[in-house]
Amino acid sequence: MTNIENLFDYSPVQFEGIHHLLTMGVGAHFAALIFFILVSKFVSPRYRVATALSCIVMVSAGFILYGQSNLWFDSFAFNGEMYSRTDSTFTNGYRYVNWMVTIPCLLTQLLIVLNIRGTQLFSDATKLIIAAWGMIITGYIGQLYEITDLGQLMIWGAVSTVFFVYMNYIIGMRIFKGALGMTAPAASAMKKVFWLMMFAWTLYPIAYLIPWLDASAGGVVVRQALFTVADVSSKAIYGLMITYIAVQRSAHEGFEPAQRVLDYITPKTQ
Ligand code: RET
Repeated sequence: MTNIENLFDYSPVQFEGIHHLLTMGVGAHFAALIFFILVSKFVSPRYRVATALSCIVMVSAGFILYGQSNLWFDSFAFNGEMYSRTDSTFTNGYRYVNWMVTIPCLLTQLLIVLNIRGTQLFSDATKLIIAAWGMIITGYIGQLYEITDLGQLMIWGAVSTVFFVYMNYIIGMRIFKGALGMTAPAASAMKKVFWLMMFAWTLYPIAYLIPWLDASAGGVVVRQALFTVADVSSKAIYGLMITYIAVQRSAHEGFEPAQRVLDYITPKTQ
């Protein structure tokens, strides 16, 4: 038992609210998956891997959230007044393990739409993925202490943040430099992607700090809400923006299906 979720009883509103949030997350990711599959034909082969990576992230996140939703449901039972613990134990730890797969995909799709290729792609992706894994592993260790030792939670959280800042620095450099070579709509979307990432990714460390900020049933509701907003923004909405940029770039480079969907070419008969 490592997470504060297991320490409290929940009112029906709190319990069901969390269950609904997690279920909404499942729906959002599977709906986005269908969308990415359908629109991938409008993305030129040069950028299509970016959209394919979104599909992988949607499946991976959709299943983990399905698991979280069921685990939540199984870990508490109604005793006539409140929802209290059963034999099953709730944990957020699966999320961290899942990020080991999804974050490298999110970072690589960014590099692909930035048109970074060859050895540069390999070297940027390696740096970013190593930093991301450092951030996740140290964060995973830290959250194991959230009930027993807040000092350890803080120390591991601080180490994790060093990796996080380094990663954001590289991301910012690549995005703002890359945007210079893009058409206006793509460049503007690219900059929005940066701010979306800064917003959504920062919600995860806030959720990590909830045991310190507000260790209560209400705090747990806030934490699960933060996770849900962060998940939908950093994976589904982010993927939509990445695919939009990919379609814009495809059209600009002469890929006809993309031009048609963006109305780049005037119809021959009218
Ligand atoms: C941790 C530990 C505390 C310090 C920091 C963290 C950052 C987590 C982040 C997670 C991003 C997850 C994403 C998942 C997508 O599937 C590990 C909570 C800084 C940034 C984008």
